[in-house]
Amino acid sequence: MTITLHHLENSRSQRIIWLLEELGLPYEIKRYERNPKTQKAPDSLKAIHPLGKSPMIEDDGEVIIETAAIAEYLVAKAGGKLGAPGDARGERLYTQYLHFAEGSMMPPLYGLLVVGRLGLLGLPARKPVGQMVTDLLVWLETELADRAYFAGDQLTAADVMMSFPLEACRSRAGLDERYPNLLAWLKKIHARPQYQTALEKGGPYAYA
Ligand SMILES: N[C@@H](CCC(=O)N[C@@H](CS)C(=O)NCC(=O)O)C(=O)O
Repeated sequence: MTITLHHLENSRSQRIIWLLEELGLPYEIKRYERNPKTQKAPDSLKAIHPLGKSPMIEDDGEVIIETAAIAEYLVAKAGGKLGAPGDARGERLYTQYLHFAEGSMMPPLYGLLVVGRLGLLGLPARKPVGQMVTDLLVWLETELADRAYFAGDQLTAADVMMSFPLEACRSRAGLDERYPNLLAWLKKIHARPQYQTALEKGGPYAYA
């Protein structure tokens, strides 16, 4: 059966389009636009799931939320393609980064966004929250010193998960030439035809 992806423009949901392209699973996209003033998702997403967040997918009559959970579901459906590498270390790194993206990267990035919107009021928090992001980038840079991808020498769904936070860091949180390994990784994933097809299908996306 065809998977339906409920995709909010310009969002972390872009990763799931890329993953679906990599996995070669049949899918259709229902696109949603953000409110231009508040940047919030439209209420129509709440008709699919009460939280009204994207991404969500529908498959076989079931609604699945939360990007990493969706990624694991899709990898399993594709017979393990882009799943954990065969070795124990790769398996551990795969699980770690699958969760690190939303669990450790997104909270300070979201914090920076909120602090920025607060203007002068947010000023005292800008430096400490910015430092939280910098600490993550400095460590991630060392992680990619001896391997091409986050879980080893091959692309996995863990890289797909890490794409959005690192793209957000590149566009607004200090990921620059001081982090050559991270920039090389971004360049590599952006060059993939499946990534480019996903961009065409997803509509507006300000981070690639
Ligand atoms: N941890 C969740 C976060 C979901 C989430 O917050 N999605 C954002 C897209 S970037 C959203 O729907 N925002 C619109 C809104 O909150 O109205 C996941 O990874 O699926």
